[in-house]
Amino acid sequence: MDLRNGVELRSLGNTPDEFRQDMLSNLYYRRGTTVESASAQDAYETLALTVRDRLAERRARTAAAQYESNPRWVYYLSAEYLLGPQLEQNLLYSGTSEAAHKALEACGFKPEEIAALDVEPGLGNGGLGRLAACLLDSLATLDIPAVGYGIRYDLGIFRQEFQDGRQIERPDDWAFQGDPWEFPAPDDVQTVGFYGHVDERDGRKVWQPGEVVLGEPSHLLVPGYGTTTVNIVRLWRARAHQASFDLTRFSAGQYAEAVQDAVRAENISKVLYPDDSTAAGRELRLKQQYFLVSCSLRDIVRRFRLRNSDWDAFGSKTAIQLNDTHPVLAIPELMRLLVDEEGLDWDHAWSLVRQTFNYTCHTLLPEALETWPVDMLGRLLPRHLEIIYLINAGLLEEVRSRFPGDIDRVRRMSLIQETPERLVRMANLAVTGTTMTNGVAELHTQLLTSTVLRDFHDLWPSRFANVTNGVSPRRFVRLASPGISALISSGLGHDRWLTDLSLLSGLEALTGDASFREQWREVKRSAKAALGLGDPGALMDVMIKRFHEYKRQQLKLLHVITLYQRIKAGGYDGVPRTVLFGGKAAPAYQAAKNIIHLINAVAAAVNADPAAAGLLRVAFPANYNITLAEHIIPAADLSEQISMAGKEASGTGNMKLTLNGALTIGTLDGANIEIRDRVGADNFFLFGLDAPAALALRSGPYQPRDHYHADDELRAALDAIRSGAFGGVGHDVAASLLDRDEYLTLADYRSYVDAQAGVDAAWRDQDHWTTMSILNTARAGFFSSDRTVTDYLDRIWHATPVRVEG
Ligand code: 26W
Repeated sequence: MDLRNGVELRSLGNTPDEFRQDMLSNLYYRRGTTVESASAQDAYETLALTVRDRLAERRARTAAAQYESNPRWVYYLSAEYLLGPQLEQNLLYSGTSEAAHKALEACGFKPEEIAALDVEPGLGNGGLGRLAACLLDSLATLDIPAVGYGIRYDLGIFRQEFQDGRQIERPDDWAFQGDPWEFPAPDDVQTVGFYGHVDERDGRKVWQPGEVVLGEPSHLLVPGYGTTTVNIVRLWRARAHQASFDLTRFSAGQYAEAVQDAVRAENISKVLYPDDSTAAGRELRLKQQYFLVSCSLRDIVRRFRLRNSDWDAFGSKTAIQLNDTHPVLAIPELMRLLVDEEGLDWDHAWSLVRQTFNYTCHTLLPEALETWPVDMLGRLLPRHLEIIYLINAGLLEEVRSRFPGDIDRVRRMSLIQETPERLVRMANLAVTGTTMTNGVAELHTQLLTSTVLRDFHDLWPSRFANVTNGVSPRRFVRLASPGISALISSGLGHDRWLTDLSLLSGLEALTGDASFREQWREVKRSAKAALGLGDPGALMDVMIKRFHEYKRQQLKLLHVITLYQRIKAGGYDGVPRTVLFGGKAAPAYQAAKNIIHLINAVAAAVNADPAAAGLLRVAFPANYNITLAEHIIPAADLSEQISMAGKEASGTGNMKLTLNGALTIGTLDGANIEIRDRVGADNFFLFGLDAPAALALRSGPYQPRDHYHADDELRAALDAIRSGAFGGVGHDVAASLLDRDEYLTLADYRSYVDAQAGVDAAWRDQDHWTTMSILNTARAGFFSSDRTVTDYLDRIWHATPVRVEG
C-alpha cells in the first residue's frame, strides 16, 4: 500500500501460509507466548489480531478515500449497539475463514473451541440496539461514509440466569479479558461538563460547568461485505480528570474519599440501563445521554473542520440520525456550540441544527416516550434548559399563528409539560429540532402521525416519513445458517443475493423441485439437531424477544397449557411440538418476571410428564442474546409474532425468522403486516384483532372475565394456574389477566388457538409446509437492512457512496 511521502506498506497476504505466519508472529511478538504454552485465550486473541490487521488495512484505505472526497457524512447516534460476536463476522468479511481454521489446527487448536471465546459486546437491550448494528453493517456494505457513535459501557446487558425458574441478573463484564477488536484512541479525548451556572460575557452566554469528566473514545471496525470499505463505530468511555484524584486525602488515609470523584466520573459509562420500555428517569441516565451527545458532537465538529471551514457547509456535509429520543440533547447541544462558542446568531444556528438532525421513533408505548424533570435537567445542564425554553418559544409562536386560539394544541405541543410535574418532552423536542421524523414500519408511522405525534403532523406533514426496518442478511442468514445459505446459493447458482436480497425471489421457481424441498427440510432438521433443544422431527415453535406484556408471551403460554391439558385429556391429535422461549425482562419489571417464572414452572411440569413425551416439550435457554439468536433462528419452523395490534413498532426478529424459512403466526401489527403482504396471506397464519379493533376494545368496557366464562379451554388453562398446578406459580399472572388484561390476551385467545390448529394441519403436509417455507424466504428480500439504508438515503440522508480502491 502506497502511503504518504512514498513510504511503502507491505500488504498482508491471505494465503493459508501467509496467514499462519502472521498469526505465529502475533502469538510470539504481540501476545508474548509460544505455540507450546499458548492457551485457548491466547489463540483467540492472536487470531483476532491477525484478522483485525487485514480489516485495518482496508480501514486505512477507506479513511484515506473518504478524507480525500470530503463527502457528506452519515452519523448515527445511539445509546445502544448490539454488535454481536465479532470473530466469525470478521473472518467472513475479510475472506480468511479457511486460512484461519487451517492456522488454528496447525497450532493444535479446535476452531469451534476458539470461536466459543468470542464474547459479544452486549451494549444494548433489544430491537433498537440490534437495528443500529444492522444499519451500520449495511452503510459500510453500500460504501456510505458513516460513523456510529455510542457509549462503551463497562457492563453490558446483564447475564440472565434462572434460579428455581426465576430470572436472576448477573453483571456482564464483557471486556473482563480485554477486547481484541477495539482500538483505543486517547488522542481524541473530549471534555464534558455538568452542573454549574451560566454567565453572560460581552453579550454571549458562557456556561461554567461545576463538574468535568473526560470522554475517551475507542472504536470497532465495521467492515462492508463484498467491498473494501471499513467504517467505524466510536464508543465513548468516561474517565476521571487526572486532577480528580485527591492525593492529600489519600495520604491522610481517606482512600475512599480520595477516589470518590474519579469513581463518580467513571460511573457515567459504567453500566447499560436494562430497561427497554420504561424511562427510568434516573439522573445518571441523563448524564449518560449528555455524555454521549457532547463527546460525539465535538468529534463530528473536529472531523468537519479537517476539510471545511464555513459553517454553512455543516448542514450539507453532515446528516446526524438520532436513534430514538435517547440522544436528543444533541439538538440544544449543537445550538450551544454554534451560538455560545462559535458566535453564530440564533436563527442561523437554528436552521443549521434543523438541517443536520433527523429522528427515528421506535415505540408507541406512552411510558417509553422519555420526559425529564425540568429541575433535574436545569440543575445538570442549566444552559441547555435555557436553549430548550428558547426553542419552545419559537415553536409555540408558530403553533399559535397556524392554529390561533387553540390553547389545548399549544399545551399538547409544548416542549414543557406543565402539570402535574414540569417535564421536558423529549419526543416533542426531537420532532421540532429535526428535518425528518420516521417510524419503523408502515402501521407504526401511520399510528405515530395519527396519535402520539398527530399535532406535529398537522403542523409539519412533510417532516414525516416511514422507513421500515430491516436486518443484515450477512449476520442473520450467511453467518447464522451456513446450511441454508449454501442451499440458497446452489439453488440460485450464485451468492450475489448476499448484497442484493431481492434476488431471493429466484427460489420461487425451486418450490416445484422435490429434491430441493428435501434438502431445504434437511437443512432445517440439522439446525434443530445442532440446537439440541428438542426432537429435530418436531415442529420448532419459537418466541424470542424481550419480555413485555404487550408482546404477549403470556398468550403463548396459555396455548402451551391448553395443548398440555388436551394431551392429559387423551386423544391428542396435535403434531409433536417444541415450544422455545428466549428473552430477558427488565430487572424492575416484575409482571414480566412473573411470566418468566410461570413459563419455567409449566416447562418443568410438561417436560417431566411422560404423557407429554414426544408430543410437547418446552425449552427456555437462559441469557438470550445475539450469539444464541444465531443458533435458534435457523432451527425455527414457526415464528411467534403475537403482540397486541398497535403495540409493536416493527419487530425485526420476525424478519430474521422469515428469511430463515420460518412461517409466522401473528397479528396485524408492526412489520408483520408487510411480511404477510409480501410472502402472501396463504403463507402466513393470521389471527386476532387488528389495531383499530384492539384500540376500540381497549378504550371501551372490556371485560376479560367474559372470555374466561365463555371459553372452556381458556377457563381450564387459567384455573390450572390458579389452582397451583404448576408448582403453585403464576397466581399474579392469572390475576392480572382476569382483572385488567391490559393487552387483550384473553380477547385474542380463541382466535390464536384456532390459528394454531391451522399450523398443525399445515405441518402434517410436509411438502406443502416446505413450499410455504421456501416462499417465505424467497419473498422476504425487502427486509434487508441494505434496502432500509437505501430508503434512509433516498428519503432522509441523501448521502452518496465513496468507492475505495481494493
Ligand atoms: C427509556 C427506556 C427505553 C429504552 C429503549 C425505551 C425504549 C427503548 C427502545 C425504543 C425499545 C426498542 O428497542 N424498541 C424496538 O425497536 C425496534 C427497532 O426499531 C422495533 O423493531 C421494535 O418493534 C421496538 O419495540
